[in-house]
Amino acid sequence: MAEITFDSFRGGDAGSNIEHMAESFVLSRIEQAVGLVTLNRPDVLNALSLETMRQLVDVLEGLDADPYVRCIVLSGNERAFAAGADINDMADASVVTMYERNQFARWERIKRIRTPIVAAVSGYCLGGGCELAMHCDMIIAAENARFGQPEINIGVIPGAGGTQRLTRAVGKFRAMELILTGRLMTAREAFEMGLVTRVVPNELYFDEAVKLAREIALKAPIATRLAKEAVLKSQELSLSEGLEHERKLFYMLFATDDQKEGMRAFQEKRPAKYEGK
Ligand code: CO8
Repeated sequence: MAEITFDSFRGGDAGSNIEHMAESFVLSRIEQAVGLVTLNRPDVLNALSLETMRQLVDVLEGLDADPYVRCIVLSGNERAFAAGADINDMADASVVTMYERNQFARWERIKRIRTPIVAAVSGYCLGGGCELAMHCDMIIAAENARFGQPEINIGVIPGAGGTQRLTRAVGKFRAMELILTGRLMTAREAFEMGLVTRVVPNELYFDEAVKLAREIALKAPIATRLAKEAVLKSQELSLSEGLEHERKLFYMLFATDDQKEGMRAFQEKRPAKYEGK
């Protein structure tokens, strides 16, 4: 079978790396239909300041709006994916400041990103960092990754969805222990609990995440986005509502050229070439 390449996606320039944006706290570029987004505050273990989150959400929305981008990889560095919200932003805040800041509106926007996102996690993935990883759709973790919701140790609780998403990922009794003690778990433990997609050797975490993203980028892009939507709905709807929603999305795909191409390619025993139409 002939190999499918990314060249067909955008007039032949697919091999070139496009520098998208180089603002200081979040870096991004596009390589072969995958948006590569890197948190870039290494001195503070990628603590998620308000400005970092502003930049991150803008970058993610930009990539989501680019029809050439079919999957996104979000990473930090070897030492930390992110060690949480920036405690310095909050230490002296009043309830009114926190309320008026309305920072979680930004997190809600991450929830609305339709392009699948793979988190590539090495080192600390704590508090808001763990919550950010849980906003992603798959998590590839290095052996050295450490996950946790340690907010209880600084007198608060998770605020960006940790009590809800961790509980859905690992179950009530394990989430309760993790959130009430703030203890960290290893990548292996997180995998066994169902929080992590795959654990890989330290030196491979980024490459493996990109490999997964490229595999997804080769599929029909409307189908991958709708598949993401359907899986996420399963976290919020009853089974019968979820099934009904899935069925509508399934029917909807029969309006796409990619469905015709995918099934025809199967019948003709050749690789499908998806246009995202
Ligand atoms: N905020 C601000 N600075 C941080 C953070 C953070 N979350 N984490 C680490 N840093 C800074 C340290 O202050 C230190 O800076 P400096 O060199 O200037 O002293 C630098 O990063 C390196 O950290 P350490 O020296 O502490 O490194 P260690 O290897 O000794 O320890 C730890 C690493 C264990 C990760 C430790 O840094 C730590 O415990 N960090 C805090 C973890 C934490 O409590 N996270 C939860 C924060 S609260 C939260 O996330 C709420 C989320 C809900 C809202 C989301 C909105 C964005």
